[in-house]
Amino acid sequence: MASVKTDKIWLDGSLLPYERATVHVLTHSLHYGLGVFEGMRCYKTDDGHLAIFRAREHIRRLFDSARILEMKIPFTEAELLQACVDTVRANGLGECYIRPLVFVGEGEMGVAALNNRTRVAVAAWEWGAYLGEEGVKHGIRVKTSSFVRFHHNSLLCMAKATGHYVNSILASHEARHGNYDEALLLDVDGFVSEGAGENVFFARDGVVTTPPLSSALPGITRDAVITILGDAGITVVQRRFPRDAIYIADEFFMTGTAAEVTPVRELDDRRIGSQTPGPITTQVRETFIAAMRGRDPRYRGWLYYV
Ligand code: PPE
Repeated sequence: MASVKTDKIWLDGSLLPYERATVHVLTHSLHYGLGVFEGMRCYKTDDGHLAIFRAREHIRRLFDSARILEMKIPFTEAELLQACVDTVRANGLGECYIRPLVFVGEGEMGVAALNNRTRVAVAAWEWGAYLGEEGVKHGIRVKTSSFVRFHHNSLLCMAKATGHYVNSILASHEARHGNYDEALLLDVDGFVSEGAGENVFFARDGVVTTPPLSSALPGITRDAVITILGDAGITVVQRRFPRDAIYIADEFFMTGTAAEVTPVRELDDRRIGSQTPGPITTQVRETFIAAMRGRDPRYRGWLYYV
């Protein structure tokens, strides 16, 4: 795994040397898990520039997440977009992953510490294929988790919050202990919700289906894929479905900033469809790559140049 160590990390408005971007152990978020974050990828376009994929949408979701959890970010969206650009530049990075994090600082302890300062960090590092190079080429093996995705009245799934990831970590560890590549989580009613760190899509008879946003993160890649499919004239349905809808699917794939578009070849030890990646998955993946490389004029608005 590539190192996350770089020269600089942006913290509360300034770029600090990596070693100095530290926090106190009484940082509230470390104890109770209230924090929001983003993950975005910066790509090299065909004409030699660096561009963050859908940076505005990611920063908007960061502010939405903070709003949902009543956290006040002491910067504007424009300032944080600039912080992302500055972090990539200050580290002389090429293609990389960018991680803005908003958290509650130290001061008061106890669950309801309303007066602690909200702090913001932006780090960036090089990050390869999230589910492995082999997985991207030949498809990954996924297992339905025994851990259920949290109910939307327990935690708020429109927010990308740090504490939510305990649920993902449990599922992801369980999958890896069983030698699978990733976990699929069902919601409290037993319908498919999402992967531990990805949204999910299946195709059958030329129609693509994805779960609604009632129990899944509103993924920026999910949104891009829905747009790409729509532009290609492929019908996308958003509805609840049980896991056996995937067992009989022709294709199954996962999407996310880190995972991009990753084909799945098996769910619960059952082979999905007859070939992996299938034709729709391949088409979506290729159009997604063309978009991030700045090769497709229809999606140039998704690029935020560094
Ligand atoms: N669901 C979950 C639970 C999730 O964590 C992600 C992203 C998505 C869906 C897809 O969202 P988007 O990236 O906007 O398309 N997961 C991030 C974190 C991965 C990690 O291990 O860290 C990511 O892909 O950056």
